[in-house]
Amino acid sequence: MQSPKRYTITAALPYTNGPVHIGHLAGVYVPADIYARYLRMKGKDVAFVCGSDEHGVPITLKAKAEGTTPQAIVDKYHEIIKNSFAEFGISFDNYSRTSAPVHHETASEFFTDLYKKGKFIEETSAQLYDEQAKQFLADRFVVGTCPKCGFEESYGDQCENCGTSHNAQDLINPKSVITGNKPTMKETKHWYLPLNEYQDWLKQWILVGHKEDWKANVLGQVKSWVDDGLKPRAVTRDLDWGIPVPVEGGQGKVLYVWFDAPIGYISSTKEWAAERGIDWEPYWKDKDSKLVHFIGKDNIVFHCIIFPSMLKAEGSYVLPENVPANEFLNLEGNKISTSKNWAVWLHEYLLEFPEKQDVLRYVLTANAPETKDNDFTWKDYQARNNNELVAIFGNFINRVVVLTNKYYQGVIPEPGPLSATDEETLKQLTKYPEIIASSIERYRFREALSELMNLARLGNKYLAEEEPWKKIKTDPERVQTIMYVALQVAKGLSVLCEPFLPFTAEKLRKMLHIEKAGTSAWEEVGKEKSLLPAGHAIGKAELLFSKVEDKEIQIQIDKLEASKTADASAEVPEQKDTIGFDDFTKLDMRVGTILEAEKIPKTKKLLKLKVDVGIDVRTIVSGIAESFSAEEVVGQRVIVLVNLAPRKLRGVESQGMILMSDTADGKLSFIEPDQDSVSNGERIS
Ligand code: B3M
Ligand code: ZN
Repeated sequence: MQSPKRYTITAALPYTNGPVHIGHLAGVYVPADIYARYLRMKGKDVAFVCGSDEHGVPITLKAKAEGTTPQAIVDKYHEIIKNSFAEFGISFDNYSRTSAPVHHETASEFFTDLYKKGKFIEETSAQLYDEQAKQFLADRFVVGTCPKCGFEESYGDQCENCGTSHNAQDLINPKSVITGNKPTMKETKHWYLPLNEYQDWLKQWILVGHKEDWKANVLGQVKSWVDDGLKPRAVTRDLDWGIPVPVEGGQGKVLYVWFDAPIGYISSTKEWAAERGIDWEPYWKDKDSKLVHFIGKDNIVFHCIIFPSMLKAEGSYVLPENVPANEFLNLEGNKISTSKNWAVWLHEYLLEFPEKQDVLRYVLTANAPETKDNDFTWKDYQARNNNELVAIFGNFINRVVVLTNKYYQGVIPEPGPLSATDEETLKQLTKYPEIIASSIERYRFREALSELMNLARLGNKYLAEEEPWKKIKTDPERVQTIMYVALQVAKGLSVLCEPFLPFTAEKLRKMLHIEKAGTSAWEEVGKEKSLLPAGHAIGKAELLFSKVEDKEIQIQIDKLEASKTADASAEVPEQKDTIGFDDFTKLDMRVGTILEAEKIPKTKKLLKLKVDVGIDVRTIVSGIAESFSAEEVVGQRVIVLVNLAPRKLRGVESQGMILMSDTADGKLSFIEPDQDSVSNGERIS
C-alpha cells in the first residue's frame, strides 16, 4: 500500500478477568502505542482502538471462583485495566467494552448478515457435556491432551503449548474444568464458519501476498495451519454469558467469544466516530485505509485466519495489512502466570515506582519479544534505567539545560560560525527522523528505540569532545555555538522520543519551554524552521530520570520469591478421575513390617525388601532409596498393596507395593498404623 489515507490500529482486547501485567504491555500495547503516536506526529489520520473483552469462559470461571456474577467481574476489571492503560500513556482514541450496547448490536448484525448470506453451516452434532454441571463443555471449560503436540492441559479451543486451534471434541482424554468429570456426549445445534472454503484464498492472500512484509513468526504459524488443512469452526456456544445468537433456533445460545471479540474493534471505532460526529465506515471499508492488528502470538490464528475469513465472508471490509504479533515475555526465567501470581502487575508497579511509567515502557521496548520469547529481569530493568536512561539520555539533557542556565541565564545564545563537527552533528540530527521512522514502519520497535538512544549518545559525545565547561574560560564565544548546537539535539530528542517515552517528552518540552509537536514536527527535526532560535528562554533543569537503587530491586525480587514459596506450599496435586466402589474393593491392602532391606546395585532408587504381610513374607522392590537407607527401614511398619500383579524390576520380582505419601518437593514418608497392637496381615478398608 503506497500512502494510506488513514490508519485503523487495533490492540487485542484484554480478557476482563484480571488486571494487566508487563507481558500485556510488552507484547501488544506499548508497540501499538508507539506506532499510533508516531503516525499522529506525522499528521496521519489514525483510529487507535481497543476495549475490554468481556465475554468468554475465562470470565465465567473467574466469577465462579470468586462466588460472584460475570457482570461484577467485568465491571471490576474493566476499570482497573482501563486505568492501567491510561496511566502508562497508552493513547487509545477509544477504549470500549464488549458489553456495550453498540457492540452487542454490531456483533448481532454481523452474525445475521453472514447468516442471511448463507455463509454458515448449520449442524447438529454430539458435543462434550458435563452431566453434573449440566453444561456443554467448550473452550476453557474443558482441558485434555492436545491432538497435535500431546500437551496434557490444552483448552478446548486452543492449545497454549503449540498454539493450535481445535474443536473441543478433538481433545484426547477431555476433562471438565468445572467438576473434573469425564464428559459425556450430547447433541446440540451450532453454526459453523467453513474455514476450509477460505483455505486457498488465505494461502494466496497471506503466504503469497504478504510473504515479504509479515513477520516470520506469523507467517510460520499461518503456514502450519493452512498446511494441516482448515476445518469448519463453530461460532456459537451453549452458554448463557455472551451475545445471544440472533437467529431462529439460537435460543439459549451465544456467539463464540472469538466471533464477537474482533468485531469489538469495529464497535469501538463506531463508538469513537459517533462521539466525534464522523463516519466510522471509511476506517473499515475504504481500501485506502490501513488496518493493523497488534496482538500476542497466542492470538495469531484468530487474527490471521478466522477474523479475516469473517471479514471476507461479509465482503465489504478491508483486510489487515499486517498483524505484527509478538512472542511472549517471561519474567525472571519463568512463564508469566496469573494463577501463580508470577507477574508484575501494572497497577502495583505504579504504586512502587510512581512517575516511572516511561522506564517500564523503555525496558519493555528495548527488550521486546519481537522475534523470540524474551525475559524480563529486575536486574536488567535497573541496569537499563541507570546505564541508559539516566547515564545517556538524562545526563545529556541535564548538562545542556544546566549549562545554558549557568552561562546564559537560560537564554539560548547566538551561535558563531559552525565548525565541521557542528555541521556534522546537525546533519546527523536531521537523519534521525527517517532512521527511526523506517524501523517503526517495519514494526521493529527495539531497533527504533536503540536509534533514539544513538541520538542521545551523539549529543553526549559532542559535549564530551567539545568540553564547553573547559572552553568557557578560554574561548567563551565558541561555547555559545556549542551550546546552541547541543540545544538543537535536545529539542530533536524531545520530539523523537514522544512515541516511546511520552511522559519524558512532556517533561522535556516543559524544560525547554516548547509546545507539543505539531503534525509536521517529526520530519522537521533538525531543519532550519524547527531549530530553537537564539534568544529563546528555556526553563530550569529537572531530572528526567533517577537512579534505581539495589534495595528497590531487591524488594521486587523478594516479592516474586515469596509468591513462588506461597505457590509451592499451596500446590496440592489434582484429584484423579473418579472410580467406582467396586474399583476400590478390588484393592487388597494389608499392614506389614519390613524385615530385611538391601540396595539393588547400580540403581539410584531401588531397595529390595522382605516384608511380612501376615499372609506370607514376600519380596517387594520399592523406589524409596533416595529418601531412606536400607538400614533405617528395617523394622518399619508399612501398608502394602498385596494383590498388585507381580512384576520384575532389575531382575527381581516384586510382589506388591508399599504405600507412601509424597510431598510437593519429592520427599517420601511411610504410612503406618498409629498403634503397635495392629498386627501384620490386617486389612485396610
Ligand atoms: N481477549 C485474548 C487474550 O486476552 C483475547 C483477545 C481478543 S482480541 C479480539 O489473550
Ligand atoms: Zn498443542
